[in-house]
Amino acid sequence: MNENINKLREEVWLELEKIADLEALEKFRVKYLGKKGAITALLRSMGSLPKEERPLFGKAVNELSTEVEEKLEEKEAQLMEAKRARQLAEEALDVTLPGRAPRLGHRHPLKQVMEEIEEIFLNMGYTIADGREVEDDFHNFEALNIPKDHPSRDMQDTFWISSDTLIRTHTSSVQSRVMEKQDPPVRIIAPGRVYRCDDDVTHSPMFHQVEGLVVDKGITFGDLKWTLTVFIKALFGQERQVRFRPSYFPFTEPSCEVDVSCFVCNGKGCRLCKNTGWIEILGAGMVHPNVLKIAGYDTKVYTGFAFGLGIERIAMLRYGIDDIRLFYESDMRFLSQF
Ligand code: FA5
Repeated sequence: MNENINKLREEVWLELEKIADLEALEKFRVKYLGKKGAITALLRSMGSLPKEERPLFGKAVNELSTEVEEKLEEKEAQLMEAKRARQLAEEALDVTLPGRAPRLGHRHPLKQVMEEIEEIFLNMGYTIADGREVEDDFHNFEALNIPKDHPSRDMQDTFWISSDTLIRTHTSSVQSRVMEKQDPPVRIIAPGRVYRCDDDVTHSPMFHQVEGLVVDKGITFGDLKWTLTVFIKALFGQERQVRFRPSYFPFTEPSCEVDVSCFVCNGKGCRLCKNTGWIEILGAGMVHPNVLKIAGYDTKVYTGFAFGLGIERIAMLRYGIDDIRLFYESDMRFLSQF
């Protein structure tokens, strides 16, 4: 019997020597020490021995079992260490290499300009109003003193959805929605998307405007001039000059267009300002009494001013962009410059 034990011992050591990975080691453990393993089988066979031989035999098998367990642990530690060393070598990291900067996203240039404009008016105590992009004839036109068949409807080429529904041609439609819901005083700006059947390098079928509306007791053209001068200087620089020219909008009377002195040539005349020294920035005027009346405001008590500007136009001037379509093409080479 001892011969069997010694044979097994030799076999075990030879096999253990050859083991090169943890998986093989586990198989080895099962093969010798598992429930059906060779060493366990030896212990089980003890019953068939004469009684007097059993204690010695049992002791010898137990010794072998303990030896194997110890060697197994040793081998396991060696293999784990080798595995860790291999992993460290494979995943070697040169901590002296410069890091790769993550690509940070940023806001679209139109959004940046829009937020800058919002910030200026929020600081002046305005709130932001929201309207609808799908609008009805009444709020886009009639409530703004543009009755059906009025020639001024031709000023804006409209995308009609049905005979009464359209996608708004200007953010002025928010004026009618706000005045319908709210009694004066009103002091809002309304940024948003608008649509016109228009398409060339400076005009897009979808573009962005910001509307402004103030209605209160005693609002004068002087308030309009002061507000828009403060706004334009905050946006384009304190050194800029501002000019008001008479104009026409059906919903304001008197109406004006507002120019800023050219920020490229400083008023001397260049390509950007078409040698005039001035760049047109926005349309504005005193809210037409008819508009106030339609909203149910008492025109003997309340007056107001309104203005509207195109965001793309401001962004194109500011960044020297000569094709409006660049804003909508999602070309990272263009967008990452801002
Ligand atoms: C209006 O839309 C008036 N609602 C503005 C207004 C509001 C006047 C309140 C008075 C009181 P206008 O049609 O001029 O006005 O458009 C305003 C600006 O929108 C223009 O100066 C221009 O910068 C921009 N714009 C007009 N059409 C386009 C277009 N197709 N693509 C890009 N920008 C445009």
